[in-house]
Amino acid sequence: SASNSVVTLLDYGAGNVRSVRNAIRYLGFEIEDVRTPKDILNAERLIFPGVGAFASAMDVLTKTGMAEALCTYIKNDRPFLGICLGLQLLFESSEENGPVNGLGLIPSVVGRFNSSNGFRVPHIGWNALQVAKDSEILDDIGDHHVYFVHSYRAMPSDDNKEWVSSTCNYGDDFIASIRRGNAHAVQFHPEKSGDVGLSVLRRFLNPKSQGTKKPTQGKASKLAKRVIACLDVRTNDKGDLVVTKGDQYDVREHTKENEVRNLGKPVELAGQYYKDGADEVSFLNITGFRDFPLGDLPMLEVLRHTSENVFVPLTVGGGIRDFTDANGRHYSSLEVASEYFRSGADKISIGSDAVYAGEEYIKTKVKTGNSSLEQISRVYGNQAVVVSIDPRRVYLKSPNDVQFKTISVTKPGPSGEEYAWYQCTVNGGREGRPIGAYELAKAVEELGAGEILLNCIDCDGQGKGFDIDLIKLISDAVSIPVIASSGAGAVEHFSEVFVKTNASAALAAGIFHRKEVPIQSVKGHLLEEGIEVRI
Ligand code: 1PR
Repeated sequence: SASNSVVTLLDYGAGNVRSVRNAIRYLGFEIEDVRTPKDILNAERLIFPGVGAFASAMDVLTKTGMAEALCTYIKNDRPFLGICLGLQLLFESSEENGPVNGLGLIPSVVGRFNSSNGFRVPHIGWNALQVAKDSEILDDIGDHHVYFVHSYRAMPSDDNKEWVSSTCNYGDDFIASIRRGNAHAVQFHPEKSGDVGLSVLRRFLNPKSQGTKKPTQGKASKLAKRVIACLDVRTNDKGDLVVTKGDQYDVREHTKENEVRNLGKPVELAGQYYKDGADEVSFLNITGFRDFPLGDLPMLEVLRHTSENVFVPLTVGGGIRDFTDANGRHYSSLEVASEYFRSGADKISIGSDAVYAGEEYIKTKVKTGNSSLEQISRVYGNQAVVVSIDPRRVYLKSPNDVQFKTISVTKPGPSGEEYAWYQCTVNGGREGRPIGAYELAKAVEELGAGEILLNCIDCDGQGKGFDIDLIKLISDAVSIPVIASSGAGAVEHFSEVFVKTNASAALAAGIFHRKEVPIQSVKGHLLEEGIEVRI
């Protein structure tokens, strides 16, 4: 019957649930949105992808009467699947800007991860699970990794053990999923966990047709190192949006025509990298600094189409800043970011505008709350905001030649210089600024960045390996995850960066676009070297 293919979705409008919608549709189900508490009580099956902050979510649920309806629905043992905050809200309370009371169905308090013991917060990335009891929806998971992104977690205890169906370890053992009767909830994101994540949703949506397996016990898991495929996107001279790739940020062919290098179509390539096992896909709109991205509708289309078929996290960057168009209409950076999120991005990445914000913050020591970085992370959470740093290496004779953090370099410079600093740039590397990568990284961490994408202009497109000195400097300086970028040319470069630095992820572009090294080979090599990755 028709109702067999309908899912009721509780989206209280706090953020982007497009990925969940896309995954449900991909699995052949139709979505009905909850408008009133009655819609919850009448649902055949209900999915609740919690987004945003705990307190504001509870506020909306309570005011609209949905909190009560949810409790009744779950107590009546109706099919329910909570995701991420949709798991946390079932607990008694949360420490997130609180204590704040939750729905109170499960004993225990949701608390923040402790970053002091060397675990970076937010917890972003892929982990395997310890399955505690038969959960049905996790039957296909086994040793596979699933994708988490959160700073708060609930812990297993004697009081809640009837609920806990799996745990995960990230410094602490925390609750990865709960199950009681027909009520399920997962802390990870099945809609962003590739095929294995889709199988979790499929088992929830279609329990009878899936058959049961004996749950397999996952292996002990550390946070897997991520391998990210990056697509630099821009419009070429003919007006087509293409994936391009530069050498040290120069994307034009050195021919008479001087055309923009064209390495393929963004949606196709992203789909290919997803199939090949990329843990994440990033799009950088590299001319965003001069072309306003909301005028650049093709980029939004690229995101919409990609997110329909790619079920790992998508990041988009380029042009996130305040803007006034030719008609005098003002757009805030938050509006630009919101449009990216609505079109299917899970994270946005800020380049130039974060440099200005960092400079200002260091000068005034005041957090105004007005920078794009602060505004977007306040509304969408730190985990949704990446800062992309584009530094250039500047060699020095003496470490005291500049007021910025210097390092002694592994390989001396062209005139035998033994020191260097890393100067930040804006506008696609075109303009150097009076701030170092080290100073910027620390400043943006304080301003609310959830992750740093660390490029290096000198290494970009050279295929000679990552800038280990730089990546070590920055990944030791901050406690948010750092993505190493620029220079990958062989599988050994990936193991080198993970062995020698504290990078959480490594990103590459050229070697994947030119099909020199497939993503699977990178992962196979990392596994051989004893580095945990998602397979
Ligand atoms: O300043 O907020 O509009 O953001 C602009 C964004 O576009 C920034 O993230 C900036 O890094 C990026 N960008 C601007 N110009 C270029 C360019 O190449 N001309 N691309 C550019 C940056 C660097 C990496 C690249 C890695 C790996 N590309 O993303 O993919 O270096 O490459 P490789 O593996 O081939 O070495 P804003």
